[in-house]
Amino acid sequence: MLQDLAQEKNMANKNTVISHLIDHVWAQYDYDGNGFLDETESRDFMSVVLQMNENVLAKSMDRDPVEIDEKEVHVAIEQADDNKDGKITKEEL
Ligand SMILES: [Ca+2]
Ligand SMILES: [Ca+2]
Repeated sequence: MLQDLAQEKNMANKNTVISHLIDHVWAQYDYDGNGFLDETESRDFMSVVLQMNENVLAKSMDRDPVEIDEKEVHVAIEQADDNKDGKITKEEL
Protein backbone atom coordinates (compact mmCIF):
# COMPACT_ATOMS: atom_id res chain seq x y z
CA MET A 1 0.00 0.00 0.00
CA LEU A 2 2.68 2.45 1.01
CA GLN A 3 4.75 1.28 -1.90
CA ASP A 4 1.88 1.89 -4.29
CA LEU A 5 1.53 5.43 -3.02
CA ALA A 6 5.22 6.07 -3.39
CA GLN A 7 5.13 4.79 -6.92
CA GLU A 8 2.19 6.98 -7.84
CA LYS A 9 3.97 9.98 -6.45
CA ASN A 10 7.05 9.19 -8.48
CA MET A 11 5.02 8.94 -11.64
CA ALA A 12 3.26 12.21 -10.99
CA ASN A 13 6.59 13.90 -10.47
CA LYS A 14 7.94 12.47 -13.68
CA ASN A 15 4.94 13.65 -15.66
CA THR A 16 5.37 17.11 -14.24
CA VAL A 17 8.98 17.10 -15.30
CA ILE A 18 8.05 15.98 -18.80
CA SER A 19 5.31 18.54 -19.27
CA HIS A 20 7.63 21.24 -18.03
CA LEU A 21 10.21 20.08 -20.56
CA ILE A 22 7.62 20.11 -23.31
CA ASP A 23 6.67 23.69 -22.49
CA HIS A 24 10.26 24.76 -22.44
CA VAL A 25 11.31 22.85 -25.53
CA TRP A 26 8.20 23.78 -27.49
CA ALA A 27 9.12 27.44 -27.74
CA GLN A 28 12.55 26.52 -29.06
CA TYR A 29 11.25 24.33 -31.86
CA ASP A 30 8.42 26.49 -33.11
CA TYR A 31 11.07 28.19 -35.24
CA ASP A 32 8.73 30.59 -37.00
CA GLY A 33 6.64 31.17 -33.85
CA ASN A 34 3.30 30.53 -35.56
CA GLY A 35 1.90 28.46 -32.67
CA PHE A 36 2.15 25.00 -34.21
CA LEU A 37 4.89 22.66 -35.28
CA ASP A 38 5.06 21.77 -38.95
CA GLU A 39 6.73 18.61 -40.24
CA THR A 40 10.32 19.75 -39.82
CA GLU A 41 9.71 21.45 -36.50
CA SER A 42 7.80 18.52 -35.03
CA ARG A 43 10.48 16.03 -36.08
CA ASP A 44 13.18 18.05 -34.35
CA PHE A 45 10.96 18.67 -31.35
CA MET A 46 9.77 15.10 -30.94
CA SER A 47 13.22 13.54 -31.20
CA VAL A 48 14.49 15.84 -28.46
CA VAL A 49 11.51 15.20 -26.19
CA LEU A 50 11.61 11.44 -26.75
CA GLN A 51 15.31 11.38 -26.02
CA MET A 52 14.81 13.40 -22.83
CA ASN A 53 12.02 11.05 -21.83
CA GLU A 54 14.21 8.05 -22.53
CA ASN A 55 17.07 9.53 -20.54
CA VAL A 56 14.81 10.13 -17.54
CA LEU A 57 13.31 6.66 -17.84
CA ALA A 58 16.68 4.98 -18.20
CA LYS A 59 18.00 6.82 -15.19
CA SER A 60 15.01 5.86 -13.06
CA MET A 61 15.49 2.23 -14.09
CA ASP A 62 19.22 2.41 -13.61
CA ARG A 63 20.11 1.45 -17.18
CA ASP A 64 21.80 3.14 -20.12
CA PRO A 65 19.56 5.23 -22.35
CA VAL A 66 19.02 3.99 -25.91
CA GLU A 67 19.08 6.20 -29.00
CA ILE A 68 15.66 7.24 -30.25
CA ASP A 69 15.37 6.35 -33.93
CA GLU A 70 13.48 8.01 -36.82
CA LYS A 71 10.68 5.46 -36.71
CA GLU A 72 9.86 6.15 -33.07
CA VAL A 73 9.85 9.88 -33.77
CA HIS A 74 7.51 9.34 -36.70
CA VAL A 75 5.13 7.18 -34.66
CA ALA A 76 5.11 9.69 -31.80
CA ILE A 77 4.27 12.53 -34.19
CA GLU A 78 1.43 10.54 -35.74
CA GLN A 79 0.05 9.77 -32.30
CA ALA A 80 0.30 13.38 -31.20
CA ASP A 81 -1.36 14.73 -34.34
CA ASP A 82 -4.98 14.19 -33.25
CA ASN A 83 -6.66 15.82 -36.23
CA LYS A 84 -4.14 14.40 -38.74
CA ASP A 85 -3.40 17.71 -40.40
CA GLY A 86 0.34 17.10 -40.28
CA LYS A 87 0.88 19.84 -37.73
CA ILE A 88 1.17 19.57 -33.99
CA THR A 89 -0.35 22.16 -31.73
CA LYS A 90 0.47 22.41 -28.07
CA GLU A 91 -3.06 21.26 -27.23
CA GLU A 92 -2.51 18.03 -29.12
CA LEU A 93 0.40 16.97 -26.96
CA1 LIG B 1 5.94 26.70 -36.53
CA1 LIG C 1 -2.75 18.48 -35.73
